[in-house]
Amino acid sequence: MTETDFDQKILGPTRKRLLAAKRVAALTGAGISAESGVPTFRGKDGLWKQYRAEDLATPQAFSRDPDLVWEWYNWRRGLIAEKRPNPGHEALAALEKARPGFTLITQNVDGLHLLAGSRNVLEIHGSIWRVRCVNCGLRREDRTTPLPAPPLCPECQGRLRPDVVWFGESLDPRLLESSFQAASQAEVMMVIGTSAVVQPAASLAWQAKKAGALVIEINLETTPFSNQADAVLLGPSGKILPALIEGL
Ligand code: BJW
Ligand code: ZN
Repeated sequence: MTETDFDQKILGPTRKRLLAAKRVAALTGAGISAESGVPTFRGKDGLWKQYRAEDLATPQAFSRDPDLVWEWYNWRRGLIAEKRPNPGHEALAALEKARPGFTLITQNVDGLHLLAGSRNVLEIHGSIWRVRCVNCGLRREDRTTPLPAPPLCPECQGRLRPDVVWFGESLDPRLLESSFQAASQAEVMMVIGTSAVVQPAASLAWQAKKAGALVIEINLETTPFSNQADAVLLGPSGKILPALIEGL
C-alpha cells in the first residue's frame, strides 16, 4: 500500500470521525516519546529488559536503597533533559488548541507533552521533574540534574523521592477521577503508544469503549486492547498523528 492509499483508505474514515467530535480524549504511553529518543519500558529495548522494576520502581526498593533508586532516576532525568517533543506530541498539542474539549491523559513522566504546548494534561503516573518529601509531603518541581543522591527536604530534612507512581502505589484519586470522567464522556478516544498492560491506566481504554466512544489505537504493534478498538493504526505515532489531524 502506498502512503496515499494508507492515508485515504485507513486514515480517511477515522479522521472524519475525529474531526467531527467535540469531546476527544487520548491516553498516551511511552511509545509516543520513543521517537524523541526516550526509552520505553517493555519490548526488546525496553528499560525492564535491562533493569528489574522490583529493584527500582517500588516503594520497597526506595526504602531499601534510596541511593540506587536515585542513581537510576538521575540517569533518566539526564537523558530526558536533552530530548525534545516530536511530531506526535505536537499533533496532540495542536488538537487541543483546535478542540478545547480535548483531554490528554498520559502515563509518561517525561514532561514532553507540556513542552510541546499541551495544557490540559493529566499526568497520572506523576512527573520525573517533581520531587516529594516522604516525611512532610512537600512537593515541588526541581529540574537540577543530577540531584545529590539522596536529596533532602529543605523544610524538614526528610528524604525526597521522585514524584512518580511506583508499582503497588495508588494513583492520585483526583487525577484518576478526572481521567475516568474524560474517558467516559469522550466521543473519540485515542490510545497511543501504550502496551495497555499496566492498571488502572489501561482500563481507561476499556472504559471509553464501554461508554460508547469510537476508540482509535495507534501503536507499532497490536496490544491486549487491540481487539476492542474500532480502528488499529499500526505505525509510528510521530507519523500517524500528524496525518490524522490534517485538515483540523
Ligand atoms: C510505539 C512506538 C512508536 C513504541 N509509535 N507506538 C495483576 C493484574 C492486574 C494488575 C496488577 C496485577 N499485579 C499488580 C497489579 C497492579 C500494577 C499493574 O498493573 N501491574 C501489571 C504490570 C500487571 N499496577 C500498579 O501497581 C499501579 N497501582 C495500583 O494498581 O494501585 C492499586 C494497588 C495498590 C496495591 C496493590 C495492588 C494494586 C501503579 C502502576 C505504576 C506504574 N509505574 C510505571 C513507572 C512510573 C515511574 C517511572 O517512569 O519511573 O509507569 S511502570 C511503567 O509502565 C510506567 C509506564 O507509565 C507504565 C506503562 O507503560 P507504557 O507507557 O504502556 O509503556 P510500554 O513500554 O509498556 O509500551 C510502549 C508501547 O509503545 C508498546 O506497545 C510499543 O509497541 C509502542 N511503541 N514505539 C507508536 N514510535
Ligand atoms: Zn519534608
